[in-house]
Amino acid sequence: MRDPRYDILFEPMQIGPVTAKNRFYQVPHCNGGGYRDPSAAAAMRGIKAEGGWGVIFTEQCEMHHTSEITPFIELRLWEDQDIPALRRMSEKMKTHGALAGIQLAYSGINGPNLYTKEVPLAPSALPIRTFTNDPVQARALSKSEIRDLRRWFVNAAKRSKLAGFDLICLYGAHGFGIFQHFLSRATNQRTDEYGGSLENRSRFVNEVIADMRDAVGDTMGITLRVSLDETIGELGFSNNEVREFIEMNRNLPDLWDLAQGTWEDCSGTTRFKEEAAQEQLVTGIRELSDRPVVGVGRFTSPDVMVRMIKSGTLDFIGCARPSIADPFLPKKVEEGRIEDIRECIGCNICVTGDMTMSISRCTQNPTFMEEWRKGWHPEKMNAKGSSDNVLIVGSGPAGLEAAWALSRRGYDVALAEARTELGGRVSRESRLPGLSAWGRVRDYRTYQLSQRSNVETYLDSRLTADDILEFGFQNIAIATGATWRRDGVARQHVVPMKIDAAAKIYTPDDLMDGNVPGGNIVIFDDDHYYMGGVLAELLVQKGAKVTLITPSAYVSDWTNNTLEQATIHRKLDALGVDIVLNRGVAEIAADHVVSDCVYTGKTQTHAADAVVIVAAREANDQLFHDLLARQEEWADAGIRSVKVFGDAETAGPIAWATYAGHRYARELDGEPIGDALPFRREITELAPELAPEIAPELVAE
Ligand code: FMN
Repeated sequence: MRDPRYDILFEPMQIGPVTAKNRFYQVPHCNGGGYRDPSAAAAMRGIKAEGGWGVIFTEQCEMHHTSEITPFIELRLWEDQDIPALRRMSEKMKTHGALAGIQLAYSGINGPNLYTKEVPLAPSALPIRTFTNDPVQARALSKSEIRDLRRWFVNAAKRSKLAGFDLICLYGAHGFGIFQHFLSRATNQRTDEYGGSLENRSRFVNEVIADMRDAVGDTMGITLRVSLDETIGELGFSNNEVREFIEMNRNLPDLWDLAQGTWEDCSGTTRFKEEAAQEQLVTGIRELSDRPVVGVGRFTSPDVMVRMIKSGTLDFIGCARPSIADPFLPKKVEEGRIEDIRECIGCNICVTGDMTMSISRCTQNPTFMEEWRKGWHPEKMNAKGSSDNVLIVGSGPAGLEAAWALSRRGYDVALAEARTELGGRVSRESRLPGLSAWGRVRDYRTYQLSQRSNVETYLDSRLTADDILEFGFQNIAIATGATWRRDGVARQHVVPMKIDAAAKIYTPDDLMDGNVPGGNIVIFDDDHYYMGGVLAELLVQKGAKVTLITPSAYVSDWTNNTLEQATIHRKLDALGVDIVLNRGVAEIAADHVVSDCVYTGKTQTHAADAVVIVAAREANDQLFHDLLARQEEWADAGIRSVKVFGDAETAGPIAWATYAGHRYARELDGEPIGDALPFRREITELAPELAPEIAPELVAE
């Protein structure tokens, strides 16, 4: 039963000519699949519909071929032929009464047009701004081209309608969409009636919305997504100017969609941003307009959501990441199952799918983007197979996820943990600076396990192969994690590096165990994700003087993909960490390290009382191998399967571990698939009947 406190979240709300069934608004978010994986993307949105969202948007959709953001994979609406794939998505969105929204993007100075080879067009001639600094410039739109662009928006709006959408969001936020480029004095340096005063800079968006209203406004709601603050100082579209703009254009869109400045700011991670972090920027804007307002802020708590509505700050609760971590968030609030909400941990692994043009993942929700590819549902497991029980060794993210998923399938599960707390690496890492939200991976699952009668948990239980062969479990799941290497083996050194026996060497595990060195500390980061930077923070907190040496051109390089890299650099710099880039560590002596330039090999000496090596991790797979060595005893012991997964198979980010645990649980007792692919692809979906003709000998095999 729904708690009446949350009733307000379920009030129907008008957006122009259409009505949302509640205030849960899934703002646009990409997924790494886009136009390449339309079935996967459509099924993912369909799951959100089932989960109770009142409004569901696509990711940004390139609305004309003269502005596209290759290599990033979003949606495309370049011609009528794009309509069927998009219609499939809108149909899925609408299955449970949600409004289906499409975000139209014309990327201006963010579209390098690497695929179409068209000349990029923008309000003013400026170099294209992309993550990769493509050596391409945009040309200023002529007035007749502005008229063309208005017509292209109308065409896109008509196609959106044909594709079945109820809402159109015009993208002018995050520095990305052309509307922002017109609104900001930094990117609009025109001297005609489209540049100069705020009124002039607002002209283009006014014209486009008027045109679109004429074309589709009787049946479709038109929303405008603008940045709350461009955060580039005086010249930018500041929070004050945004307010002025909204007041001046009170009733311009049917809804104001407000999102903070850059994408990095807007999708800030828990390491740097709290829930509702944009509240101050958005407060008071609602009073400047008669139209409803949606805002974002990694909202996972229904109490915070209610506060945002009751305080008159927002009309709709916008969610991207929380809707990925738990597509059933609204439904769980509605059913009074607050404690079942799988909270986003704010790690931005979802963003990395987009940034690496792969397919997105979610640490908390391993079924994300596997709804169609693998038929995985976030709330439903497949039926139990022929065996009955599983012993899981290791309660890190892989083991916990496997335990929860297996128990839902109906297996009896025993979960053995060598340490005195559950959670493995997520528990240990959650005590490091900025990473407390990692604990949600454990907390969600341990709570769920505590509600089930078919799971037994054993702490302080370090098992041997002898123990396991005695116990009589049918399936043995080894999820014993990994250990940070002490010998420097990673990318620069593929064999153990030169380390003086008198040198004091620490690994991330040592620091997580509370052995934190003081004095002059060198961190050698050849891991390149968050750990090196986080340990630098920890060491500074404990009073050490830190030099961080990394062979990469960026500190914590891979966090470029989680949008955190610049913030990490700023933070470490502010803490006084000496950041040494493009250098490896050739040798570690008793009181110094010798670094070497990755380009020239030139060496340099750095004083060091101790060195923290953040290198590769080694799988803790001894138990697995001990069991494998005694395979002939399995049958007598009643063992049907022994499997290793997660970091114990090979180390990766936490999301890889929850995925591996989930996959193990889904596949237990499944039919072997031989050489077949373990997931569906668009191409195989399109051409199954052609396979025998193409490669008869392979099919016959
Ligand atoms: N915002 C857009 O306007 N268009 C996009 O295509 C888009 N893609 C995103 C992809 C991912 C994976 C994420 C996490 C965010 C994206 N955003 C995009 C920003 C979100 O809409 C949202 O403003 C931001 O993530 C803050 O909301 P949240 O805290 O609920 O995640």
